[in-house]
Amino acid sequence: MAWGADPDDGERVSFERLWEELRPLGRADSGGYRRFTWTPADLDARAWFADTARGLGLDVEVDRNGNQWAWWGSGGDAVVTGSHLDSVPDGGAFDGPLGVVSSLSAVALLKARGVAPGRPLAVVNFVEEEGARFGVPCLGSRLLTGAVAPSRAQDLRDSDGVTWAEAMTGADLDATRLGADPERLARIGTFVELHVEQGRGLVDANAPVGVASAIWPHGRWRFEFAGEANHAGTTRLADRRDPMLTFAETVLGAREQASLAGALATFGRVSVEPNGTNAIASLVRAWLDSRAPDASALARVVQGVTELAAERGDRDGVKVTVTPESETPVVEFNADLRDEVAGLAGGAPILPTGAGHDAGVLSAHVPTAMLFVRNPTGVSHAPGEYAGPDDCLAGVEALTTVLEHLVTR
Ligand code: HGY
Ligand code: MN
Ligand code: MN
Ligand code: MN
Repeated sequence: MAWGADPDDGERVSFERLWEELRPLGRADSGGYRRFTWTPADLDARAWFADTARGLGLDVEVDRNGNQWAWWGSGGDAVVTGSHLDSVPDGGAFDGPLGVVSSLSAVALLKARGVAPGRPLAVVNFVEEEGARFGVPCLGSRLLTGAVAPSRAQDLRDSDGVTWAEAMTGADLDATRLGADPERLARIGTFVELHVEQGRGLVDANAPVGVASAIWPHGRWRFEFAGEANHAGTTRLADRRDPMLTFAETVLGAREQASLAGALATFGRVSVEPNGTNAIASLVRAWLDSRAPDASALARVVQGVTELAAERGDRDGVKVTVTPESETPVVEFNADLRDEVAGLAGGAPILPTGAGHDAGVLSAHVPTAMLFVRNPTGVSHAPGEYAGPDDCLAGVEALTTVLEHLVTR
């Protein structure tokens, strides 16, 4: 992204400078990002967050679950903004970081404009929002709110078998105090997350900034297909118990079920054992990500896929197990705050999203709003994700206006 550095306009330089500093951290040769929680790339990004926040005069702390908080002032009824810095494998540059950089830039602007907050303001970097390493999305905000128990979190393992507790300890953080943080949650009066739009709603609305109305119900289910390893060259087709066959038909069935329900279904994070070329697999593991406009459609898809997998498994002699990993009911954002934010953002369009966010988790506990920034490609969770310079600055301006209103009212 080529920002036009303009020394006369401190506002551009601050966003530009922050963006250019963060951009290289965790960038892979693919052009996407591999910034997974507690890995060196994530730790670099966390160090950048802390240094930048301190440079803005904020007090930086890490909570018991690893979330980073940068405070301007102390006490309750705080206005909190921010997002996340972790990514999906080969994810885009904007998903998460745009919210964090915009939040820090908004603080810089408020200070530059001499705004004196009447209540605390904090910028948060929620940990493991994508769930890309340990599987459960929004883990940092779910631990904060008690939506995920510490006993479950500490034993979550990445694909190398490293647990959350081991990885967090390896980052020199105490992983023995994971869990709900009601005092901290009680300090939050309002949460506002800015995020790149993951879709083309704002392109269709021809608007640089939008406001979220709702998040579709969605979830993740872990499928396991257990068959029997055998020789690819000497085992008759009729004698096979091939989990790849059952899995393949389940993937096809998921597409059909989703289409019938007007929903979405995606299998990812696939592992095959022993994954040879001349051996029939013994085991296939895969995660189903499904999302739908309403809970009944989501339930129909998951039920349909589960039943299909079981039926194909019976036919193929493959044992199928399905484990719910995380499920988020529909999120309807606080209507008053939603409309207030839309007004403050110059009459920004209001639109739903199928993407999950920490704001969705927080919205069950505190008045929460989301600002979206136009993504002309509509692509997300891939290197093609993009938001143009002017739209990013429009997002920063909108967020700054919203925060100023919230901290001074
Ligand atoms: O997966 C999601 O919906 C979000 O981008 N973490
Ligand atoms: Mn995100
Ligand atoms: Mn994401
Ligand atoms: Mn998010």
